[in-house]
Amino acid sequence: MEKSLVLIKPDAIQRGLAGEIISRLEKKGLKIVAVKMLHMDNTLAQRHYAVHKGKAFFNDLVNFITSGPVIALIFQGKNAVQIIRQVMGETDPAKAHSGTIRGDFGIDIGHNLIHGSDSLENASKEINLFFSDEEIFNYDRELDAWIY
Ligand code: D4T
Repeated sequence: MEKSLVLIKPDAIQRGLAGEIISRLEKKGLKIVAVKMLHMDNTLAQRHYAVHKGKAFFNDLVNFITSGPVIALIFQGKNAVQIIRQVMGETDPAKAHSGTIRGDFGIDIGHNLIHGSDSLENASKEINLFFSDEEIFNYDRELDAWIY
Protein backbone atom coordinates (compact mmCIF):
# COMPACT_ATOMS: atom_id res chain seq x y z
CA MET A 1 0.00 0.00 0.00
CA GLU A 2 1.55 3.31 -1.09
CA LYS A 3 1.40 6.73 0.56
CA SER A 4 1.81 9.96 -1.40
CA LEU A 5 1.99 13.64 -0.46
CA VAL A 6 -0.54 16.04 -1.98
CA LEU A 7 -0.43 19.83 -1.65
CA ILE A 8 -3.49 21.89 -2.46
CA LYS A 9 -1.61 24.95 -3.68
CA PRO A 10 -2.38 28.59 -2.80
CA ASP A 11 -4.23 29.23 -6.09
CA ALA A 12 -6.63 26.36 -5.39
CA ILE A 13 -7.31 27.70 -1.89
CA GLN A 14 -7.90 31.20 -3.29
CA ARG A 15 -10.30 29.84 -5.92
CA GLY A 16 -12.31 27.68 -3.52
CA LEU A 17 -11.24 24.44 -5.19
CA ALA A 18 -9.84 22.62 -2.14
CA GLY A 19 -12.99 20.60 -1.53
CA GLU A 20 -13.34 19.68 -5.21
CA ILE A 21 -9.74 18.47 -5.40
CA ILE A 22 -9.90 16.45 -2.18
CA SER A 23 -13.24 15.02 -3.25
CA ARG A 24 -11.90 13.80 -6.59
CA LEU A 25 -9.06 11.96 -4.88
CA GLU A 26 -11.38 10.50 -2.23
CA LYS A 27 -13.91 9.38 -4.83
CA LYS A 28 -11.15 7.62 -6.74
CA GLY A 29 -10.83 5.35 -3.70
CA LEU A 30 -7.79 6.84 -2.00
CA LYS A 31 -7.80 7.11 1.79
CA ILE A 32 -6.84 10.31 3.66
CA VAL A 33 -4.39 9.37 6.41
CA ALA A 34 -3.10 12.88 7.28
CA VAL A 35 -4.17 16.47 6.67
CA LYS A 36 -3.09 19.95 7.77
CA MET A 37 -3.26 23.56 6.62
CA LEU A 38 -0.03 25.52 6.75
CA HIS A 39 1.68 28.54 5.29
CA MET A 40 4.97 27.24 3.85
CA ASP A 41 7.98 29.38 4.70
CA ASN A 42 10.92 29.98 2.39
CA THR A 43 13.03 27.21 3.97
CA LEU A 44 10.35 24.54 3.56
CA ALA A 45 9.60 25.69 -0.01
CA GLN A 46 13.29 25.55 -0.96
CA ARG A 47 13.62 22.05 0.52
CA HIS A 48 10.42 20.79 -1.11
CA TYR A 49 11.46 22.11 -4.53
CA ALA A 50 15.24 21.53 -4.11
CA VAL A 51 15.36 19.52 -7.35
CA HIS A 52 14.37 22.68 -9.30
CA LYS A 53 17.00 24.97 -7.72
CA GLY A 54 18.84 26.90 -10.44
CA LYS A 55 16.02 26.62 -12.98
CA ALA A 56 14.57 29.80 -14.49
CA PHE A 57 11.20 29.32 -12.79
CA PHE A 58 12.57 28.46 -9.33
CA ASN A 59 12.17 31.88 -7.68
CA ASP A 60 8.64 32.34 -9.04
CA LEU A 61 7.79 28.83 -7.86
CA VAL A 62 9.01 29.50 -4.31
CA ASN A 63 7.29 32.91 -4.22
CA PHE A 64 4.04 31.35 -5.39
CA ILE A 65 4.00 28.37 -3.04
CA THR A 66 4.74 30.68 -0.07
CA SER A 67 2.17 33.32 -1.15
CA GLY A 68 -0.67 31.89 0.95
CA PRO A 69 -1.72 28.83 2.89
CA VAL A 70 -1.70 25.34 1.42
CA ILE A 71 -3.43 22.16 2.54
CA ALA A 72 -1.08 19.18 2.83
CA LEU A 73 -2.51 15.68 2.78
CA ILE A 74 -1.23 12.16 2.70
CA PHE A 75 -3.33 9.82 0.58
CA GLN A 76 -2.91 6.08 0.88
CA GLY A 77 -3.91 3.38 -1.56
CA LYS A 78 -2.82 0.79 -4.08
CA ASN A 79 -0.58 2.56 -6.65
CA ALA A 80 -1.39 5.87 -4.92
CA VAL A 81 1.57 7.77 -6.44
CA GLN A 82 0.69 6.96 -10.05
CA ILE A 83 -3.05 7.26 -9.57
CA ILE A 84 -2.78 10.72 -8.00
CA ARG A 85 -0.59 11.87 -10.92
CA GLN A 86 -3.28 10.63 -13.31
CA VAL A 87 -6.07 12.42 -11.44
CA MET A 88 -3.93 15.63 -11.37
CA GLY A 89 -3.07 15.63 -15.07
CA GLU A 90 0.06 16.97 -16.75
CA THR A 91 2.14 19.73 -15.11
CA ASP A 92 1.11 22.26 -17.77
CA PRO A 93 -2.68 22.71 -17.56
CA ALA A 94 -2.69 23.69 -21.24
CA LYS A 95 -1.59 20.13 -22.04
CA ALA A 96 -3.57 18.32 -19.33
CA HIS A 97 -6.54 16.28 -20.50
CA SER A 98 -10.11 17.24 -19.63
CA GLY A 99 -11.31 15.16 -16.75
CA THR A 100 -8.10 15.78 -14.81
CA ILE A 101 -7.86 18.44 -12.08
CA ARG A 102 -5.37 20.59 -14.01
CA GLY A 103 -7.17 19.98 -17.32
CA ASP A 104 -10.52 21.04 -15.91
CA PHE A 105 -9.53 23.96 -13.68
CA GLY A 106 -6.07 25.26 -14.64
CA ILE A 107 -4.70 27.51 -17.36
CA ASP A 108 -1.17 28.40 -16.22
CA ILE A 109 1.83 26.14 -15.50
CA GLY A 110 2.91 28.47 -12.68
CA HIS A 111 -0.47 28.13 -10.97
CA ASN A 112 -1.39 24.49 -11.44
CA LEU A 113 -3.46 23.93 -8.32
CA ILE A 114 -2.04 20.70 -6.90
CA HIS A 115 1.20 18.93 -6.14
CA GLY A 116 1.51 15.17 -5.96
CA SER A 117 4.69 13.19 -5.33
CA ASP A 118 6.19 11.88 -8.57
CA SER A 119 7.77 8.67 -7.21
CA LEU A 120 7.56 6.44 -4.18
CA GLU A 121 11.02 7.57 -3.10
CA ASN A 122 10.08 11.26 -3.31
CA ALA A 123 6.76 10.57 -1.60
CA SER A 124 8.59 9.22 1.41
CA LYS A 125 10.97 12.24 1.53
CA GLU A 126 8.12 14.74 1.08
CA ILE A 127 5.92 13.08 3.72
CA ASN A 128 8.80 13.44 6.19
CA LEU A 129 9.12 17.14 5.31
CA PHE A 130 5.49 17.88 6.13
CA PHE A 131 4.35 15.34 8.73
CA SER A 132 5.58 13.64 11.89
CA ASP A 133 4.73 9.98 12.53
CA GLU A 134 2.12 10.98 15.15
CA GLU A 135 0.21 13.01 12.56
CA ILE A 136 -0.29 10.02 10.25
CA PHE A 137 -3.33 7.84 10.98
CA ASN A 138 -3.64 4.11 10.57
CA TYR A 139 -7.25 2.98 10.30
CA ASP A 140 -9.33 0.49 8.37
CA ARG A 141 -12.21 1.14 6.02
CA GLU A 142 -14.67 -1.62 5.26
CA LEU A 143 -14.03 -1.29 1.53
CA ASP A 144 -10.28 -1.78 1.97
CA ALA A 145 -10.95 -5.49 2.43
CA TRP A 146 -12.42 -5.90 -1.03
CA ILE A 147 -10.95 -3.27 -3.33
CA TYR A 148 -7.37 -3.59 -2.11
P1 D4T B 1 4.51 19.64 -8.72
O1 D4T B 1 5.92 19.32 -8.31
O2 D4T B 1 4.06 20.98 -8.29
O3 D4T B 1 3.58 18.53 -8.39
O4 D4T B 1 4.46 19.64 -10.28
P2 D4T B 1 4.91 18.51 -11.25
O5 D4T B 1 5.60 17.39 -10.54
O6 D4T B 1 3.75 18.15 -12.11
O7 D4T B 1 5.94 19.30 -12.13
P3 D4T B 1 7.45 19.70 -11.84
O8 D4T B 1 7.98 19.02 -10.62
O9 D4T B 1 8.17 19.52 -13.14
O10 D4T B 1 7.34 21.27 -11.57
C1 D4T B 1 7.19 21.77 -10.26
C2 D4T B 1 6.36 23.03 -10.32
O11 D4T B 1 7.04 24.04 -11.02
C3 D4T B 1 6.13 24.75 -11.86
N1 D4T B 1 6.76 24.91 -13.16
C4 D4T B 1 7.29 23.82 -13.77
C5 D4T B 1 6.80 26.14 -13.73
O12 D4T B 1 6.31 27.14 -13.15
N2 D4T B 1 7.39 26.28 -14.96
C6 D4T B 1 7.92 25.22 -15.62
O13 D4T B 1 8.46 25.38 -16.75
C7 D4T B 1 7.87 23.92 -15.01
C8 D4T B 1 8.45 22.71 -15.70
C9 D4T B 1 4.94 23.90 -11.88
C10 D4T B 1 5.10 22.89 -11.04
